[in-house]
Amino acid sequence: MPVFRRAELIHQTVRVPGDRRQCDYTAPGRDRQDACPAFNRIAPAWHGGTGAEDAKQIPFFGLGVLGVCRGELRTAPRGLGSAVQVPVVKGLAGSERVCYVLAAMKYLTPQQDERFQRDGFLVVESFLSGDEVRHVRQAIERVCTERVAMTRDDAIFNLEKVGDNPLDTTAPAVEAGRFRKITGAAFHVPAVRDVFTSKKMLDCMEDIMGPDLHYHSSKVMFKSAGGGAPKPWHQDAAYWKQFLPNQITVWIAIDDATEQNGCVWAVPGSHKLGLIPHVKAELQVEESRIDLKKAAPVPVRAGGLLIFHSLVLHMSKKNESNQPRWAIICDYDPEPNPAIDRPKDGSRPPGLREDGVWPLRQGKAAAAV
Ligand SMILES: O=C(O)CCC(=O)C(=O)O
Repeated sequence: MPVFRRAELIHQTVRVPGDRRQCDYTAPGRDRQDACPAFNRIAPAWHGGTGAEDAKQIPFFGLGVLGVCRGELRTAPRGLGSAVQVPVVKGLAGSERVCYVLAAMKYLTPQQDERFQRDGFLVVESFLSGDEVRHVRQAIERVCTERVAMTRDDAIFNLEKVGDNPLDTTAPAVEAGRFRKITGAAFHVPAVRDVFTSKKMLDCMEDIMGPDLHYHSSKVMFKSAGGGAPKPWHQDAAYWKQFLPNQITVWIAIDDATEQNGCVWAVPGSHKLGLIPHVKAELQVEESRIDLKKAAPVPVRAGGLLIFHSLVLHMSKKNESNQPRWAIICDYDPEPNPAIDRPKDGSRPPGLREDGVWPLRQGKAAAAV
């Protein structure tokens, strides 16, 4: 039996021919398909609520269920196991119904989803195999080797600077070709793009964000051995032009990230604090505003993911070890939002639209057709 995450509302109302008041958990009939065209694609079961009850247990068949109840959505329903509680809300006339679609968890477990909702971040170990990590590392090495003589930043490649202030464009580079960041990595390193647009990755993100996924930005972050500028406390949302409630970042360790080599630190639950004022050019939150007692290092082994909400307070320290710490990062949007780091030369990977929006998965839109 598949495990389902919370229900997605896909149609506010649907007109049902006739007044079906009986629950019918059998295969779809002709009139149900007419009532909701999405039904055929996703929903192997149908529920016609009577409106007299507060909530309905809807059993599942196959990969999903289309629940139809009266009224408006009162709470976000969650469904685990073989049935889901869908709120029945009142106030709709006659034949109007509300539709839900429930998708099976595709990569994460419900426990992982719960942890993410509670803490605002989640580590998923062994997401990439050793071979996959090697492939990505070699691809990054190739683009860096082509620029090994670089001593000044350009729009894409940002060097490690003397003085640890990566934004100080007047500071000399620590060393030619010793990079701190590749902006828009998905556009410049195809192997990075492949990881972040892979089915496995999108399945994982769908479990957290729902079925509509769009690219927002990506990068490679390097912390060289015995170097690597610290990144002060911040929330990613403070950096973005358009703040959406459910923007999520995936951070993938290319090297084992440890406390010694500058793993990310995070404050559990801080995604519930809203957007905190950020100061200075390298946007950061003053430590006096942070409950530092709660802050914890988040080590991740190579190939593992750290998934975090765009409001989670996080930072990383300098690399005090003799081991490099590389990570690749991608931010996803739940709705269309132009990618913020697309190439200035107008080049576009397949799927990136002219308006800058890069839809990666459009489950809800497809379901609602
Ligand atoms: O990789 C790091 O050290 C920190 C990255 C980070 O904080 C970010 O990308 O928002």
